Amino acid sequence: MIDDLAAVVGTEHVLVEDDLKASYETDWTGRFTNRAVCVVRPCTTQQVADVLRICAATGAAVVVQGGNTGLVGGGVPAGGEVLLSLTRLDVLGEVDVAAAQVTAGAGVTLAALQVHARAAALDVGVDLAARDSATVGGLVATNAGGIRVLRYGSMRAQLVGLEAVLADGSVLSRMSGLAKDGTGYDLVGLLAGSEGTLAVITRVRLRLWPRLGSRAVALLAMESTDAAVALLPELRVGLPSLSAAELFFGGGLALVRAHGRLAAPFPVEHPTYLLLECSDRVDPTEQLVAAVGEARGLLDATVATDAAGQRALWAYRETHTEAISAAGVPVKLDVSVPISRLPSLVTQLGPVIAAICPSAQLIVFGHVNEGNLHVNVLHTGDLAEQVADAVLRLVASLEGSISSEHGVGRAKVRWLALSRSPVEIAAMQAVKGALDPRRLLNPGVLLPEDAH
Ligand code: 2HG
Ligand code: ZN
Repeated sequence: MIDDLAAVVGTEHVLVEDDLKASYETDWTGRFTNRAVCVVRPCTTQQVADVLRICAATGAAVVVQGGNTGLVGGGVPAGGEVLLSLTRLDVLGEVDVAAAQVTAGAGVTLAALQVHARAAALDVGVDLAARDSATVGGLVATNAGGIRVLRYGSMRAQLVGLEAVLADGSVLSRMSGLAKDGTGYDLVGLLAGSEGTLAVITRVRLRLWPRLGSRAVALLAMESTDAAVALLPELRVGLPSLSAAELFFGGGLALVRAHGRLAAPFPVEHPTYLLLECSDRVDPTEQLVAAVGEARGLLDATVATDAAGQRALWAYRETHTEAISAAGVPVKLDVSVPISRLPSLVTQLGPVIAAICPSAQLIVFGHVNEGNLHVNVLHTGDLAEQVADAVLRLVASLEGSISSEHGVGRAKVRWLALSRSPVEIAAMQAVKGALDPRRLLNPGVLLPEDAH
């Protein structure tokens, strides 16, 4: 099989030696690691199709990887698969200004796509901290969210077309980018969020948005999560330029500041912080200041209008992940609850975790408008599974989702039934069975393998 793969992609793009495979075999957090038979690096859709045909002929399972920034173990091997790395599928099409769309290979990074779109006075609807490494294929496969969902929706909402290779090597292509198309099942939408279990996404066609060059960023110190949540509906109505609303807390800020040696944003510490960003054609600073000035529960605020000041405020929020990883290997959960229940979730998390593991350190932050919290728990030792189980059960009891924007991956398969009914899981298994009957694509990711 190795020889056949090399005949397709070239010997130098089939990695079999341990030191060459190593960086592909472990995820970004260091929590998921296992061996791949080899790493294959195709550079065209045709090569992907040929690789999958060879794997199908030998019955080899395949794990698909983009920028390897995933947080749920969905892009690293469980042991013994062919690892298909798509980073060389990096062709960016010319921006179609008439349609405000662009075609990008699965391996194009989000940062490269943003630069490309902005040069045409347009912008990408999704943005997130891992932009320099995360690839569009992975963003679509996980239906990534990030910091702009409140304005533009998540990755699925950006998709107007897609090309993917099915498990048998056939190519499914729907790339015309029609704004209206009523011809049946939404296969493009189905593959978004399918986490490599139904097909290998090779190219995507994305809608673009007008570039809004003027920004204002404010960091608000709030007395409670309740106050932060209560402010949101007012902002959504009164501040149409709002493009991000991010939540974090005193404990996370302390960790981030120590890690990055960052100055304090305010003279004293506060319990809750809300980072707001507005984007517009004209300077939105005044609108932003007026909208937050009267907020109930506001303890302090600082506004940045220049790029350096804005970067400094964003750093308090965006370096949470890095600061947590530097402190240890966390239990990392990504959950959402109905927004009205967010304060209750925040209040209950601490006691629920402490009851299982009193020495654990809880760091919470997230995207407040979607009720999406990133629950990171450090120093859980061998109680990691119990802690994850208790948090996810708490979330389910609040009618929340066990995976908001990172995907299910391998990390959360055993808890899928907390968020999906038996009927839904059976329907998903039926789709999987139809498109990948031999279960060669990303086995063990998203869907339980035993119960199908
Ligand atoms: C973010 O919002 C990412 O920064 C990462 O989704 C979250 O590290 C995490 O838990
Ligand atoms: Zn996030």
